[in-house]
Amino acid sequence: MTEQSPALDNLLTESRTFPPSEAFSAQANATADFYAEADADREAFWAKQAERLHWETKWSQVLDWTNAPVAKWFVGGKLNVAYNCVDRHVDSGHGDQVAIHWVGEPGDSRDITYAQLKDDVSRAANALESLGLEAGDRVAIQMPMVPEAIVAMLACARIGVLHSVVFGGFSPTALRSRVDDQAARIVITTDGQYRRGKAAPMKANVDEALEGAESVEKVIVVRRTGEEVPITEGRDLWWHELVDGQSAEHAPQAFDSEHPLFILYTSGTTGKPKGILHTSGGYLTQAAYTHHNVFDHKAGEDVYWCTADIGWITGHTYIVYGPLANRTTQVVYEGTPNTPHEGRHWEIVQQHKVSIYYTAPTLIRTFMKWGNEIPQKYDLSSLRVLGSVGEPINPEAWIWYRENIGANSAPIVDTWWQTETGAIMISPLPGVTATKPGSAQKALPGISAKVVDDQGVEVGKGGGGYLVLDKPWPGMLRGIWGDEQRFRETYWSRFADQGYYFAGDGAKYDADGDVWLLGRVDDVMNVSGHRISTTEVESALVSHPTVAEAAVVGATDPTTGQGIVAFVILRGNAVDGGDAAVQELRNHVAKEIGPIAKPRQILVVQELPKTRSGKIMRRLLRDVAENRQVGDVTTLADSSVMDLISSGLKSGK
Ligand code: 6R9
Repeated sequence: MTEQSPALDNLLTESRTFPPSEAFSAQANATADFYAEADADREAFWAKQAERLHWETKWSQVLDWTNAPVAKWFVGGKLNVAYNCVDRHVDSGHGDQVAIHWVGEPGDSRDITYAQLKDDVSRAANALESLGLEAGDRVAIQMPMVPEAIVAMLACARIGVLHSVVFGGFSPTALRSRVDDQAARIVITTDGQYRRGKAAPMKANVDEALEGAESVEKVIVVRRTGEEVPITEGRDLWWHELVDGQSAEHAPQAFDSEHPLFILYTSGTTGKPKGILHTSGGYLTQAAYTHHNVFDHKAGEDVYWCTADIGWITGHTYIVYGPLANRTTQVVYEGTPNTPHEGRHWEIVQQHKVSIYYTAPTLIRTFMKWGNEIPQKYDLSSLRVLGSVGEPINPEAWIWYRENIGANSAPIVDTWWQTETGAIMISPLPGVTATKPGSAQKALPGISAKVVDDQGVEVGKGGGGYLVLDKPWPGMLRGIWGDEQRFRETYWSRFADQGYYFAGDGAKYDADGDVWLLGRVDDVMNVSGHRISTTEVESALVSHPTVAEAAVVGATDPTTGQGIVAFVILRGNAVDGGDAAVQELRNHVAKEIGPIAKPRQILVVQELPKTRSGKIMRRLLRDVAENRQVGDVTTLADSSVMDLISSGLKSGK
């Protein structure tokens, strides 16, 4: 671009705010003075947060940033992450507290106490050691949401081995490239997994993936679905045969605060996935601190449920490490939200009296699509805090969530963070913040974020640009596995002069200085020189009563640079997807945002292409919008969706 790029247009006019109730504030973990306390002395603030954990040896220095951008937090400190998540709760007399209410998709269930979890993790740690694993080795885990997946992660952590969880739905090729990249010695999997009421193979995929994989010595198989699986003699071991007979005693060794904890692969905009590396002390500190304050979690009282998959960072930080470090009782659900019926989540909330529920906007919009009458059938009165993560939440979905799930009173925390940040960075604090539908609002106490322009200069109120993190934080990634150059280039080169971490997200400040996330920078369109966020147009579309879900892309346009192309799913009762309806939607967007945002084209579809973590793959929709052959669909949750969209368009539906 030659001319100065115009600031992101502040197009949305959402102005509702929801102050916390006095009753909630009076009991909240967080208080407003946290911000000032952290600003006054960030390192002292984080040192205080680290006291949440048990340290075998205390640190001598809070932060060493001399080797930036590779941080060292709690330098010289030693701890065992698994001890912190499990044993110490038993030691403090809470062994009988349920850690996990596990709910299997077919209807089976298990309640696991902290004492049982300690025994299970100890046996698994002994088993892994019996195979010769040593601190620093890598174990890849591809498993559905069964308790053994969590046990396996904690067993690795206990012996200083890095785990790398690969999402259960990933293809053999995807698993293989991750196994090779980290040279994993062991792979842990299950025979099969339940998906939408059916048992599907898992071990078979692993076998295909590992053909000729030289680093892998053993494959450990948990029996879940009971189906026949081929066993490779000398390589494959049944979990129950290997683990069940082990001693339940295992002495946890303390590791350095900077000892690597895990690698989690995340897709970049191009090229091979990046192995994001996290370490122990700082990561666990931020995980525990954020889980405690952002969800207002009370140990021994709340029942918490994060609906993410452990194959995603949200599952790592907000199912495994944060909650368990905080002695949480939590629900872990194995299956899909509409198996066997669309009220499954609310049935579980009612049954277990879930009080804190953390999910993704894509699921909230799906619930909207299924209809208000479904949650209405259940008693959701136990819910007191609701969370959202993964993408910007449209104000419409936010309000729906509040009204239909949160009884118009539970605070909603819209939490912005990334695989790379390790834990929540920008979010309201329940009991403190007057929340605004659609805005993640403010960096947490101890965290610093800014919205800057092309030159790295902070924009003013009402201005837009790029989100950066201008100060190091405890849970930050320590690198990309085996590729330091890529680490520096991807995150630290864009604003190298200022030393800022570039998050890759567009953002703006509103008139109050609150942060609104506008989607990935590559999701920002440029129409006639105006930058318009796909999110804002999507929000406008979803605010129309006939629209359930919308995805917007910028397609190359000879006159305007990019033209806005929208894909919409209509609500169940809005059957008319004809010309008049489309015209009305175009006018609606023009009315909501301004004529510049009027979509060039609106296509009514039945489904949208989404990744397993629920992100819409706009790249594929752009291919459709620009009449190109549709690109790589291997990371889609359901790869047939693109065929459905393309054929629907050809037949003029
Ligand atoms: C935790 C997680 C990170 C990207 C991030 C941003 C988007 C996540 C968001 C959000 C707006 C939120 N994102 N939470 N955008 N509001 N509350 O999702 O990690 O899978 O690495 O994705 O997701 O674009 O950059 P990850």
